Amino acid sequence: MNPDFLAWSGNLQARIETVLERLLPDPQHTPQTLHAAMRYAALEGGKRVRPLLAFAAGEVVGADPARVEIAASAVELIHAYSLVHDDLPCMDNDMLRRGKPTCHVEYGEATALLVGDSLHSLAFELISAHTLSDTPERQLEMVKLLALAAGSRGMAGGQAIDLVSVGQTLTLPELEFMHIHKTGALIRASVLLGTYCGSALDDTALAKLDHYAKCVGLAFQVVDDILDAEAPTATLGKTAGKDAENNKPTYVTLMGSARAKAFAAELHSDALDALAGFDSAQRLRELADFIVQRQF
Ligand code: GRG
Repeated sequence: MNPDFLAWSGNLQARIETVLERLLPDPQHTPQTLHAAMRYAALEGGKRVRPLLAFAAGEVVGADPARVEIAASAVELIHAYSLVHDDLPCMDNDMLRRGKPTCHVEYGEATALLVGDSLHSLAFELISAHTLSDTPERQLEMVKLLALAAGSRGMAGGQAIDLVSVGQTLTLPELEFMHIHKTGALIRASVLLGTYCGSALDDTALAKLDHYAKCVGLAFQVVDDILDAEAPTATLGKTAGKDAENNKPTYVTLMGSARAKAFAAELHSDALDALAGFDSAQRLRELADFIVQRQF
């Protein structure tokens, strides 16, 4: 990756960490254990891809970064909640996340459940309690967008399909449907929320950014499947190769590694095409590069 992108993303990752530090409840305040566990799950972790997408989309529309950081934090809190719940014994039963014990291993299952609930609620508190858009109507659209992305017609719905797909043979369209919801919905929301923080786009421009977001959302998952299949040992901070081991359908099991890589490259190229004509979309282009080239 080019050094300028690395500096930009590094600065924003640090900014998101500081903002989340400030926005998450004080662990000295009752209930201390729950607040400490929320911070454990949300701080010091991850690539922060979703916040970076929100900031990059915000640049396209000249959004105030002080607004974007709140929208980006809300998305990241939803993501953190989803990981905590996904790791629970009733779901993927993972012991490691981001190189440390999963939330339920560290704090117990009941607390981990409440951590997920509380991070989810905090996300909606943030996105409704701060002024993030030029009109109340547009801000209400943002709340609705995040709710749809997180719920049964978005991420949680994708997760429900994932749970019943274990040991099943899915068709490619079925696999795509699952991942567009499970992983893609929140990535799409990240881009759209970033744009809602700035000046309104016309429908054509918004549809182009939406198409970009859908392409990178699916590419993210295809690459995740490739990395999962290729990781020899538990080096990713989660249990590598777990999807295949759990008999879950993936792009690699359905298409083979070479075709999965070609598909990721195709989605990358479609994402870049969707940005043609946008002057300030360089960061979105670089993030599409990062999403398909990443090694973790
Ligand atoms: C429990 C409602 C509910 C949903 C869970 C996102 C999700 C749905 C589960 C995560 C399972 C998983 C490993 C999916 C593969 C793609 C993915 C979302 C990976 C994790 O996201 P990254 O790579 O993680 O952005 P970091 O740690 O960098 O934030």
